[in-house]
Amino acid sequence: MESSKKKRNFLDIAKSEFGRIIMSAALSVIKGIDIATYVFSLRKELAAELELMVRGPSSDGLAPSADMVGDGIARFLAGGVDYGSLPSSFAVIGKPEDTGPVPSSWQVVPRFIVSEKKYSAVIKIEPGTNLYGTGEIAGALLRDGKVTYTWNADSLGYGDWKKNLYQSHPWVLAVRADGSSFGVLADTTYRLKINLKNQISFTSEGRPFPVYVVDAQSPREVMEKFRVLIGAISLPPKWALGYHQCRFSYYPESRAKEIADEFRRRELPCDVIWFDIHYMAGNRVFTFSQKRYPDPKRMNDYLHQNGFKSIWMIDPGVKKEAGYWVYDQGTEGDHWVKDKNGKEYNARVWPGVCAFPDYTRPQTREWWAGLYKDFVATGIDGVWNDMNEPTVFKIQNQKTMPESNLHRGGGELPPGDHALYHNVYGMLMVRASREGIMAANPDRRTFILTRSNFLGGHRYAATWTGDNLSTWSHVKHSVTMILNLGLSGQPFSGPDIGGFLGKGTPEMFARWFGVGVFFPFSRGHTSTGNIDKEPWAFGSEVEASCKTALERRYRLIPYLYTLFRESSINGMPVMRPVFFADPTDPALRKEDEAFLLGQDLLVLPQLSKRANHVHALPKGIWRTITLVGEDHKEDVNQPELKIRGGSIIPIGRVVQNTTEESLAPLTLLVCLDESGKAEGELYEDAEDGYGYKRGEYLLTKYSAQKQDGKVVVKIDSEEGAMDRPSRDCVVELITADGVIKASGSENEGIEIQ
Ligand code: NBV
Repeated sequence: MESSKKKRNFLDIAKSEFGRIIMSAALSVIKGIDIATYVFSLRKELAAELELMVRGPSSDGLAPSADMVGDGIARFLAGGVDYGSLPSSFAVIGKPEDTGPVPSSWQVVPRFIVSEKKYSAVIKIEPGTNLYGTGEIAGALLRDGKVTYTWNADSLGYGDWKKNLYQSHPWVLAVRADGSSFGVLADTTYRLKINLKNQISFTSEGRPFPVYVVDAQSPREVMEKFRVLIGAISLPPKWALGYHQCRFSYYPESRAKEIADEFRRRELPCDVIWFDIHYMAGNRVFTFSQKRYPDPKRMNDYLHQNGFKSIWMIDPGVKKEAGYWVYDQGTEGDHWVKDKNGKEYNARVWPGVCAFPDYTRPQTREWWAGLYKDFVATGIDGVWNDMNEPTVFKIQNQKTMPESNLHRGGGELPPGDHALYHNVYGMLMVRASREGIMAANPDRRTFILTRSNFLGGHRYAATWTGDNLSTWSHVKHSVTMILNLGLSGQPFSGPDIGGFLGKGTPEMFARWFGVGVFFPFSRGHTSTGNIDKEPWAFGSEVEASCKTALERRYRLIPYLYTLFRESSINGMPVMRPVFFADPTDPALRKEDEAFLLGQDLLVLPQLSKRANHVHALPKGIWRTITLVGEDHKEDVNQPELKIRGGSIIPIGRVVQNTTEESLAPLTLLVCLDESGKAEGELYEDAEDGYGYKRGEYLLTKYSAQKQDGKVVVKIDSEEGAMDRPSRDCVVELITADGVIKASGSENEGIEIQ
């Protein structure tokens, strides 16, 4: 009895992260074969014991430990595993409270399986169920039958169905045949195999993990409940919804000015110019090249005077160089990730040999955050965190640091090896970056773009889909990747429009641009040494097409901003699959090209060279609209746009950037449903800053109704303390026979005969 108690205590320690580290440290010091053999046999014993503990009563019964932790949200845990000993969650916010037992009617119950070094959770699916989510993979929207992994990896020029890219989203959204839906979150940061062949199965070699199941009437409701678990994005500044122009890299200062000037001269709307790594002095983070950008404040001032914002890159790798202040500070504060022997870990990245901040340490995050103060004081508006998988050069096949590297943790995070923290390295970095930028500019909203992230990291940063290729298949992937990222909790993303690697063709560029302006994050980018890819780079015909595309986006920004505000409250993706319009319609489940913006606007792009894709359309009234007089049949680069019957979409006028007044006049696109009614809303606030949190905003709900042969469009209700402007309003009533226009005062309402 006594000895078995002792053995159990030792097993408990062995199971904990602390225990693992002590053991591996002891092993490396002693290197005694006896100890190694002992630990090996201990692990076998432990595995056998766990096998018994977690198998559960039967595959149909409830798993050993199951609690409701919210309305329609259950948490399951392998039996016998003490949840308290698991590291705190990165995906889930706070500690979800146990709200009672899982009802016996609950359908989705994972079965846990443990064999030596492998921990699995398996969820059965019924015939007719379709699967989505799993984050960032270049392939079809449907994930049925696919195998992917969570393991953040630099993926330069990635191909179709590469099994892991830059980010990890251990989450699957399932839509049953009847349109009801559930989602499953495997809450582990370890490398995870997600196998969607005829079932949902998660397998990790790390340790047992909790499984959260969200069950609801529709995918929309699942996303709302998922938001309760993982939190929502914070409302971005409005300028971040404008068009962004980037390349690797614009330099020197005169070149960046030239780019900005060209946008204004050609009247191509744009809000942001980006600064890639070449602005740094020898790629050293938090420095500026004396030659290329001798006075970054002067650069930023110039952009601001011309209605642009600026975003500058920061990578995690810090050049190992005595005398370089960032390295010196990091060394003095003992901020670096250690190798398995406890020594500073070094590897080559852009600046040469680097050290890497251990963002698991609260002190390190605080130090890193502090570095942004002087940096953003030069007038920088946003930050781009790249290479944060973390990527290192010249490590065989891996391109990242060894899994045996050590992170020291602190606060809510236990010490652990890199296998535990690899997938959240980027997330912890952007968390620290965000804290620093917020502290430096407390009255402004932050915008950070990150390449690597983990589920839940949408709370800190937007993202893009990394180093894609200028190929037609990547044009297609950009839609499905953004859709599945949205279904995986990240609503703010976009691809490199035009392609990072490769030239592409003028036709491809124009087509990509035409759809790219409808992505939540809309940025053109390309690699160093590649051809120019600004909207004018392919000649006047392509430029004219890009101009139409940009003007369409800028007219839609009031609607997009309203959608972002919705997402910041209820977690709904901004860009949604078409099946969201009718989850009961099986024909919509694998529509890969068309998508919805919010619930009222359908975007129907042609993404292949041939341009003859017939989209699966939701039933009901959907009417084609034009925004700037475009004709999608004449210019196939412009996706056809359709408005939903029953909706009112608020739009502005064409502006060159978001600092210009766009709602003069406000335009309401109105499309009545079968019963002659429509409704919609517009969100407005100061467009930056946090006044909206104190009620300084205006949410206007509009209604339209057909009565006695006329249609009356009016304000139905309003919310928020911001003063209502008195402004002109144009109503465009979209009917089967064409568009009927009327105008008047927004406050008085408008009648259409
Ligand atoms: O900083 C340079 C690039 C950047 O342009 C790109 O967007 C990132 O994905 N960065 C990767 C590092 C080098 C890539 C070859």
